[in-house]
Amino acid sequence: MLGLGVAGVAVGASVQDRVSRTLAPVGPIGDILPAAGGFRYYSVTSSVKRQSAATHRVTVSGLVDKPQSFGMADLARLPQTVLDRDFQCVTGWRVPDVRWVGVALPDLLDAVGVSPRARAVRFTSFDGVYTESLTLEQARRRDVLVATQMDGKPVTHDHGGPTRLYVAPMYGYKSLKWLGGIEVTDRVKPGYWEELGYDVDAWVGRSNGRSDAPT
Ligand SMILES: Nc1nc2c(c(=O)[nH]1)N[C@H]1C(S)=C(S)[C@@H](COP(=O)(O)O)O[C@H]1N2
Ligand SMILES: [Mo]
Repeated sequence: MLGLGVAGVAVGASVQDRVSRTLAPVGPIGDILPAAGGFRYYSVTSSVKRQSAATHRVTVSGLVDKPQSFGMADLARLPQTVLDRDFQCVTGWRVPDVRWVGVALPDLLDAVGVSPRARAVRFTSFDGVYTESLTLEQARRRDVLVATQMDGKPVTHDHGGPTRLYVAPMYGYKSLKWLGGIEVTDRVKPGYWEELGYDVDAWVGRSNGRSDAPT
């Protein structure tokens, strides 16, 4: 069990500083208060350059048959999946019953064709700072989305738009914001928070020493 506080104690002040700067809300004073609906704004960087929906692209590369980059119109042409699910951060806050709309990751993977050598999928934010990964089996779940809408509106910049990942069964740090790249790989590479001690398999209620009941 390596909780947030414990991680700071165990690895020393520099990481503790980083953790409080990052998993704690960052930015203007308004961000310290929970936003409407209970979300908190989290970013490991102080600001991320905005991308417009008109020019935003998600690049799918690596162990695939047809590497491709998808704009919003391309994503809209793929089958759309709607999920009404909670969003749960590993630090304890939860937003119940959010409506997520987007392309289920298995549908996106089918569109590019996955190589038989593939074992994992790696995600990168378009500012290049934040990373995440899933095993191929996890990435083929129907409750993992490239989300384009939250609660009936396009995903806002602060929530990681134009597109963000939404990994329903896992803690919020898996749901990478400002999605820029999806790379199909031969192995899982731990993501940003996982390098700092969080579990790579971030199942809600049974990882990170937590027992929040999944809903
Ligand atoms: N690119 C990026 N994605 C990220 C993060 C981040 O700092 N940068 N924080 C993660 C964490 S810990 C949480 S809880 C959620 C928060 O999403 P929100 O800012 O929309 O509330 O985003 C996740 N995705
Ligand atoms: Mo989080």
